[in-house]
Amino acid sequence: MPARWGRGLKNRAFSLAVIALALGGLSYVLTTGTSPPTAAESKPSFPTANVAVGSLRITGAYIPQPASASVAAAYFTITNFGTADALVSASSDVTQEVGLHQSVTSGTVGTMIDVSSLTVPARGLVRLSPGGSHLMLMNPTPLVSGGFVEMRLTFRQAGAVSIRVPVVPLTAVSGVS
Ligand SMILES: [Cu+2]
Repeated sequence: MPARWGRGLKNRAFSLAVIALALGGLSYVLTTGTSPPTAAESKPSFPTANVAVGSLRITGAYIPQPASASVAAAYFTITNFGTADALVSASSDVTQEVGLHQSVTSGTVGTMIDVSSLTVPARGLVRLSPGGSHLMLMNPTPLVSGGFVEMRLTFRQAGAVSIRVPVVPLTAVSGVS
């Protein structure tokens, strides 16, 4: 029946897109998890924020689909082509509260602390990544891979900028968390 056949094709195309996104996210993390910045980082396989504000450029943003409904973490890289700056706050429509967090390890116990700002050195870069600095979205509305979260970042010098952050499958980052 033509109608059913058409629907089947559409579902199959959707499934392939999801698989492609998962594979793209995985290769992105594997290539950039612990290595220094490379050309590959500026061309991730999944759609991502790439915005500029003042002397800053924000790239490679992603949010792993949360395993728990109560928190989600956002990661990205800030490259600074000018003088020193700092990320001082962040917000999003999907949550009432976005924290600036730093993961720390004391002995064998990992925990997170709130920080008032994240310094972006002059002509340097800061990479928010699993196990390091991140933005923590507290009690967000449900986040599903394939979707996007609009976030607003405020820098001390450069001012505010909005970024569109893709939610990626949790499996894409499990190897480095
Ligand atoms: Cu945190």
